[in-house]
Amino acid sequence: MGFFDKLKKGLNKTRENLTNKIEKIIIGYADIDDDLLDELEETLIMADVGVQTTDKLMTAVRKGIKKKEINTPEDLKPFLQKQIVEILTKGEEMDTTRVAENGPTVLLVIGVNGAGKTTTIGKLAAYYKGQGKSVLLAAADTFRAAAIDQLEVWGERTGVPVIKHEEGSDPAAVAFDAVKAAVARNVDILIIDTAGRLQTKSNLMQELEKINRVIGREIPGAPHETLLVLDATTGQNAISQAELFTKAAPITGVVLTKLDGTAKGGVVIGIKSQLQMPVKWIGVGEGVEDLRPFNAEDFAKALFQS
Ligand SMILES: Nc1nc2c(ncn2[C@@H]2O[C@H](COP(=O)(O)OP(=O)(O)OP(=O)(O)O)[C@@H](O)[C@H]2O)c(=O)[nH]1
Ligand SMILES: [Mg+2]
Repeated sequence: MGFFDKLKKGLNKTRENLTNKIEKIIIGYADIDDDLLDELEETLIMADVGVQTTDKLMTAVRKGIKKKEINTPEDLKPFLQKQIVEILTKGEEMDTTRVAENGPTVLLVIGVNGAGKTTTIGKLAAYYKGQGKSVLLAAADTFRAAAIDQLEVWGERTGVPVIKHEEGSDPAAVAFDAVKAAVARNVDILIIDTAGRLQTKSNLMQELEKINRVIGREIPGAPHETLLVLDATTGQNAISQAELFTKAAPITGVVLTKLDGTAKGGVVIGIKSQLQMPVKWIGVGEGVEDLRPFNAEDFAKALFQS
């Protein structure tokens, strides 16, 4: 199965939750009236699009009605699809991976426990290798021994070396060694795994700041990307996580994992519109192939095509 089909299949529940309900509203009303608009608004909120983004969409719909771009309930679906693509593609130029002008490009991967950081790193390693780039991984999650092993498994699977220290050692020291090694070995991409941390634990957030400082001291401009990994199944909670993480690190993009099988895929729209944070990658499964750069048109198409 190709990635688009996987995405489409993964979004089945989100589609049921959003598009199918919109279709039901369209069928249920002969004309556009306040009841229809109320129902539409509720549907958008329930589909994890977020209150703010729903407001934005509803304002656009009301304007569309006034300007006679929307005349019948049937006009709503294509109108909304277009609005959603517009929201998602706004600032699209930011969405390509930032790379170093010369020397290694450093990607720092952060997020709460279990969001899918380590798995994403394995997939990213495979992706960049597939693009002919040399990759190095750093096991800066020193919190659990299993975390280091897990990254090593991905390293073996993708044929990518891993820089590691012992369990319990200073993650910033691992990052430091990794950055040195990346420069010495002249690798294209260094990807740093970090421990899952709660956005509310200030010591862990300080640790993150330290890792950031160490990397930036060794390679000016690094990390070139700080990727926040968010679990799509957490819906609106992912948005509040993102808000808190921005306080500890300058996030350059979001990786949204577990879009397969969740009904809360609408959160993609909220992340982009509410946080002005580009969704750069999406994960649709546990396999090595199940991660791709986010493409707004494809996403909207997968969401709206039945
Ligand atoms: N279905 C699905 N599962 C995923 C996806 N990404 C990751 N997972 C699974 O989510 C679980 C947690 O993934 P990890 O990569 O270990 O998460 P982590 O953020 O590194 O976790 P900690 O290191 O404990 O903070 C694993 O079982 C992964 O296989 C995805 O896109 N889809
Ligand atoms: Mg991990």
